[in-house]
Amino acid sequence: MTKVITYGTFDLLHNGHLQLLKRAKKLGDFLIVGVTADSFDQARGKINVQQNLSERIANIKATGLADQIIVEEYEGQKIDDIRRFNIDIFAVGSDWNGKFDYLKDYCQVIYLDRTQGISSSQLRTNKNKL
Ligand code: C2G
Repeated sequence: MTKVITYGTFDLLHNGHLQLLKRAKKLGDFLIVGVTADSFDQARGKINVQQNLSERIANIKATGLADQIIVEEYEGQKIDDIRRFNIDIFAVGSDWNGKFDYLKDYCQVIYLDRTQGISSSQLRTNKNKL
């Protein structure tokens, strides 16, 4: 069984996230989605997130694409998760190209095409204009 893992904030879940999850799911048989804890996002400088962790998890659940959902709480957790869950493939959008190559020591790393023209930041800006 091929196990895939991907991570993200998934704020204001949109089509770009959905496409990413679908592509990640197709890479294997079991998809784990790591959703960032609110405190982890703050620590990595993502300060404008609109939805809290439970709302973001509920949205991921509703897609029906995640076989398991976990919370990402600290820097360095990806390596621990890959080992703990016997992950074969780490997948992430191409905006992160090269950034996760250090995980190649632990599993296969695949950068999936990012969906153009949509982002959480854009949705947050539009929301503020209403
Ligand atoms: N994504 C995408 N297309 C978009 C927007 C996002 O393919 N138009 C992908 C991102 O590349 C990422 C995932 O959707 O793989 C989640 O994106 P974010 O919610 O912005 O999360 P991010 O900050 O990229 O989290 O540990 C956290 C992760 O490493 C990355």
